[in-house]
Amino acid sequence: MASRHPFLRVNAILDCGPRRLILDRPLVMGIVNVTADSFSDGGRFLDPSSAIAQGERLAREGADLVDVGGESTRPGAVPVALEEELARVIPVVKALAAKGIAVSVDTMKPEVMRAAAEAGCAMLNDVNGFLAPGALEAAAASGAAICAMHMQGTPATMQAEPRYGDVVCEVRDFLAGRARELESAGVRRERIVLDPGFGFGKNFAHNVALVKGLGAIAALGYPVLAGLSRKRMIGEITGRAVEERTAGSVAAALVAVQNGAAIVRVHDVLPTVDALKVWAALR
Ligand code: HH2
Repeated sequence: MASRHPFLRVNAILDCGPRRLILDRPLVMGIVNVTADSFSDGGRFLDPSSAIAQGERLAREGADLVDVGGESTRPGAVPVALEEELARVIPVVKALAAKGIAVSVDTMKPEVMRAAAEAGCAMLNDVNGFLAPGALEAAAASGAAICAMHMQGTPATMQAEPRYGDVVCEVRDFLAGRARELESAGVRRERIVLDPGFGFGKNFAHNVALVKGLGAIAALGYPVLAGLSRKRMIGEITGRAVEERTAGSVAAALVAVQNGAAIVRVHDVLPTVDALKVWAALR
């Protein structure tokens, strides 16, 4: 059955180097934070063997991609040194890729991007939109899929007082510009994914406007990734603590997909996969 997703008119394949992901249904990206301080799973998977086991578990639960990050980007997070980030992330990427799992690497550092590509990652995911010097070149050379996210400010300061005129237009225009820069640097459009960056320099009203406006971003013609899982917005709506936000996060993932997201980035893979199957069958 043909999908009515807006991005499929332009691009039904996500090129991840030697591997291709077919975007004929919403994809699920599972999260493994190899960090001490991530807002929802900080410290749980800091040891490489526990991170690898968690990545395998998420893949068994139906994750199409497993996103491995070695540096928290929660508001106020402390930056991690290059050597430390490499030591956290690369062994996990190698082990998961060797098992045939499509691994995404969540990093802002071009050196980590290059090492991750060498280790066999399928996607580079940069919350900083590949703005660091050398990031565009590392993205182009990797051959992997490239997810460019919008953030206003830096993780240290971004939630202080985010401001926009029209948040959807500004985020859309920024992402269109990053896609142009990536393509000029040699990243073919079949490799590009765009992400509005929920919670990254956005207050509650901005996040709501962006969920409702996902269609305008998807209309750029690139697959859109939405990361709402367990974020503060879900807590603000439900009144739940971080570890009690699964149902709220699943609901948010469904709305994001309904509004045009092609990929959802989630902590709770199994319930999201089941919910998306039901959504696909009943819509
Ligand atoms: N959100 C987080 C981290 N990386 N990448 C993309 N593309 N989109 C997102 O929305 C996104 C992201 C924050 O979530 P998490 O990884 O769970 O927390 P932390 O940054 O504290 O490790």
